[in-house]
Amino acid sequence: MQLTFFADRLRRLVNDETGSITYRPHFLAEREAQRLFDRLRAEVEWHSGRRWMYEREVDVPRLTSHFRVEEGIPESLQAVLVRVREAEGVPFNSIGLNLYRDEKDSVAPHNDHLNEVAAGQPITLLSLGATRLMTIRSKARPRRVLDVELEPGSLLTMSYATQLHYDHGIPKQRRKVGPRMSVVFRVRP
Ligand SMILES: O=C(O)CCC(=O)C(=O)O
Repeated sequence: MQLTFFADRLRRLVNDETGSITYRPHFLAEREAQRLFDRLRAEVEWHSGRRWMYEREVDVPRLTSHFRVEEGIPESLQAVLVRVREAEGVPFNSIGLNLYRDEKDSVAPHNDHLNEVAAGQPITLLSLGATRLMTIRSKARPRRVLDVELEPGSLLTMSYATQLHYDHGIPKQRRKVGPRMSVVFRVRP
């Protein structure tokens, strides 16, 4: 798959002793982001999970999928993996996918489990489809809240340290929102 990349306009949202969070809009051109979204939506085996909440089993409010790079990844992700590795200078070896079907899908505020990320390595999210709000909140006071509109084709990178200091989540929305996907690059130990 031919992809066009724009590596400009990096925004530093956090850059201090709590770690670094950067946002890079238009990493993928709009048309390429849409094409990748369409291919992944059609080709990937999406799973709907269940989880326990307040003593009740409920649906995980989004669809997910996961690939270990060493076991093979879909052809549509190969070029993008190479470019994200290059852009971030990180040997990502795991790709998680989240599909938010509409405004009712979400992910609750959380930090990545640090035993599932190689020490010191960041997490990079590529957004595709509809723009969704991500809320990033510091765990400690004084509370710091960052609301980031994750646009299609953008990359958000959170350093390892930020997982100790911040929670991130994609809240449900009241207004109608189309489907959105995130492609999450990690280095698994
Ligand atoms: O969809 C996103 O941008 C966030 C995904 C996420 O937080 C996760 O997979 O742990």
